[in-house]
Amino acid sequence: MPEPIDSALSVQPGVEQPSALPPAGMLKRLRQRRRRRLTRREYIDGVLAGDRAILGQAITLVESARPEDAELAEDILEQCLPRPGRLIRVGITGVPGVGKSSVIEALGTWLTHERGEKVAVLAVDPSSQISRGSILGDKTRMAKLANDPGAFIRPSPSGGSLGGVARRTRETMLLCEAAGYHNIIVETVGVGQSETTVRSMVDFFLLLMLAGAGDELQGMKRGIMEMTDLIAINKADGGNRAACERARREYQSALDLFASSPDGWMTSVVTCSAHTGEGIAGIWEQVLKHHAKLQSSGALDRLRREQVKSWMYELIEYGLREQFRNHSAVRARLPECEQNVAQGRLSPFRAAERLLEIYRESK
Ligand SMILES: Nc1nc2c(ncn2[C@@H]2O[C@H](COP(=O)(O)OP(=O)(O)OP(=O)(O)O)[C@@H](O)[C@H]2O)c(=O)[nH]1
Ligand SMILES: [Mg+2]
Repeated sequence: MPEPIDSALSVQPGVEQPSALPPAGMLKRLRQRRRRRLTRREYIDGVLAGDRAILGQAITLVESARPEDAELAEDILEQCLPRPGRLIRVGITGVPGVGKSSVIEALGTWLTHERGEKVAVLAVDPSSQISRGSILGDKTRMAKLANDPGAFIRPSPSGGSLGGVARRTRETMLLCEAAGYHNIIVETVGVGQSETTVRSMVDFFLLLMLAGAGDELQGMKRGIMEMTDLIAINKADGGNRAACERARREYQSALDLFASSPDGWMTSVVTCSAHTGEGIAGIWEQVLKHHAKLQSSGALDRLRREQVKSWMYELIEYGLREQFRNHSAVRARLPECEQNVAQGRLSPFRAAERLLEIYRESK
């Protein structure tokens, strides 16, 4: 009989709540038991105690596609929901090779070394299905951070739809926060929907760019601009510094054409170098300034509420899609419908309507 669980709706966005850490003896016992399958209580206590190995196992459980794991995973997530303290969630995007992983490495190391804070790095990588890897697969770019006891790096699971990957990223984020990683950085690739999805999970969105990679404000699509809180021109080192400074001024004047966001935040442009570390602390300064601004205006509470709401809708959509796809009558008819649509014998809307009817009728 599972213990009663708090409702997800009892989360008070922005409310700081005390956490109780288990005593050291319990931690030791938890570690000894790590090899076998953990009990629900062990998972929860381990995550809340910040045990990295148990955190990793809990994430694996949450990522599991096995139906028998789903209930336990959900139960653990419920217990990890209301997290104490200041939570900072940052998304980083930019074209491949712009230096996202390198900037995260520099930023993360600076956070753990200079500020003594813990940081978790996650990834949303919709292309992993094709590349069979993860954008963090090359942990060599984060070699220092990967060995830093204050940091926790979790690559995105390969395969699965973006919805599925993103769903797990949110849940992974929650578990990391419960384990005391109050700074979360999510790396995403500038592909399709991933930015919008990550934007809905984080408080601050950082766009990395390069100098001289196309004069026409590369990638400065209005959509991305509207969701960006800071632009950093990376690789501002060596002979590239002057070009980066020029690009910074250009982007800044382009930005001046955009209005400030509804919460009064003005997106600005800075330069940085993941290699020399110059400008890295300045990025975090902006993150903290933005956080303080949102908090004082009450916008942070609103944002947190929006985040949990969009999470709920994502889960509903995901659940419905899965149910539909796994529905036996639908599965039986789907290949034929698909083929008929592809060959023009059936219109897509009629096919969809037919399949939805089959689903509705034999539930
Ligand atoms: N000179 C210089 N090179 C950099 C800097 N940051 C990253 N690089 C180099 O740029 C290349 C790509 O860096 P990554 O950090 O892997 O870039 P990424 O955006 O994470 O790339 P993907 O994950 O493939 O999208 C590597 O060779 C880095 O060494 C920097 O600040 N200065
Ligand atoms: Mg990378």
